[in-house]
Amino acid sequence: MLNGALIGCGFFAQNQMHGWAGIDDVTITAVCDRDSAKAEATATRFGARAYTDAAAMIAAERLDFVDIATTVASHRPLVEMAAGAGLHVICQKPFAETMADAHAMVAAVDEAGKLLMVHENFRWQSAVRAAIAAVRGGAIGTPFFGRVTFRSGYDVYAGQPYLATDERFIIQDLGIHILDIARALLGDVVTISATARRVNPKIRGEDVATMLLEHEGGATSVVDCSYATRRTPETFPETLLEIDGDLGTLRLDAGYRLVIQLEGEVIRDVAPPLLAWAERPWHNIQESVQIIQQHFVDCLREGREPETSGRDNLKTLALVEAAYASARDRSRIDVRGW
Ligand code: NAD
Ligand code: 89V
Repeated sequence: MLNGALIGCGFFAQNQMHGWAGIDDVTITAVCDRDSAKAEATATRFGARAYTDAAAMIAAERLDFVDIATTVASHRPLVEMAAGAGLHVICQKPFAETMADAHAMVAAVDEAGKLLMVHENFRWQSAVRAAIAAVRGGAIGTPFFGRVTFRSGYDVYAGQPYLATDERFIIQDLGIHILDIARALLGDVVTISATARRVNPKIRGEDVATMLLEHEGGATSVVDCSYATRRTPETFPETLLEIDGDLGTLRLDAGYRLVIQLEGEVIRDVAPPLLAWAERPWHNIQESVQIIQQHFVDCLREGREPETSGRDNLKTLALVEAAYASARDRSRIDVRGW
């Protein structure tokens, strides 16, 4: 049995607690939030002990790992605290506000000899995973072009008010997932250029971004994100894909329809299941939470590094940082060595 504790009992952490409840041989014995009402509510809902101080919780509990579900500013102190206590760590995205913080967290957990996984769950959505498996399995030959797109007018600000008030919005919050999917499909990135703008006058940060990536294997991808796109059908929170290979093409269309065209056409319904605790339209994200948490447990048991490890996430985070710099300076940025 693995004993874990959750830090941060806000909007998204509830999905993580449901996900843990669906995974064998793991118990979340304690939860912590600086806001005692949130800590108590989550503890009562899921049957755990409640704390308001992470250090006190780590000292009092016998833990194997912590699952950090706070917003980005608290990630580094919490990851370093957990590593100092000799615990394995999962940390929500965006992993860090700076590359220096991200490198420091990877080093701290390495030094403790423990596993660090970033909760970068979009590439674990079952529909996206089906596309990744097909591309990696050579279904369309060698890919030379990709479009990874997420465009929506959904009111994300209602559930996550900080998205309207933070200086950085779509690249850091959502683009990070979509850039990570581009990496998972087409490999690591050599250069990136980006444009970004705010369309919604009521928010602080950018809600539209378009990024052009050159991948190591020679493929080019366009990664485009918008929370200012009013259209029907509303596809939130689906990531749509178009990949061209030298043998054929793959598309992940709206409605979780995976299309592979070679000589003929194969269409698969890759809609995610609606887990008992999940709610449309969030159910594809909610399912991916349980899948990524299961991946972490499998990696712990088998002594291997998670696919979405802290180390791997440095490359996704570098794309976020470089996208902001490129949009600001109208430059094209080489991210090798970041
Ligand atoms: P939230 O503000 O609703 O919850 C965060 C909670 O953490 C708050 O209750 C706050 O009191 C608590 N907290 C902050 N610092 C703390 C500390 N040092 N000790 C104890 N508690 C602390 O935020 P949210 O919307 O749940 O987002 C949390 C994280 O999850 C963000 O990084 C966000 O980007 C991420 N997120 C990920 C996904 C995904 O699909 N992977 C989806 C939504 C949000
Ligand atoms: O997945 C996320 O990180 C969320 C959302 C889908 C709203 O962008 O913040």
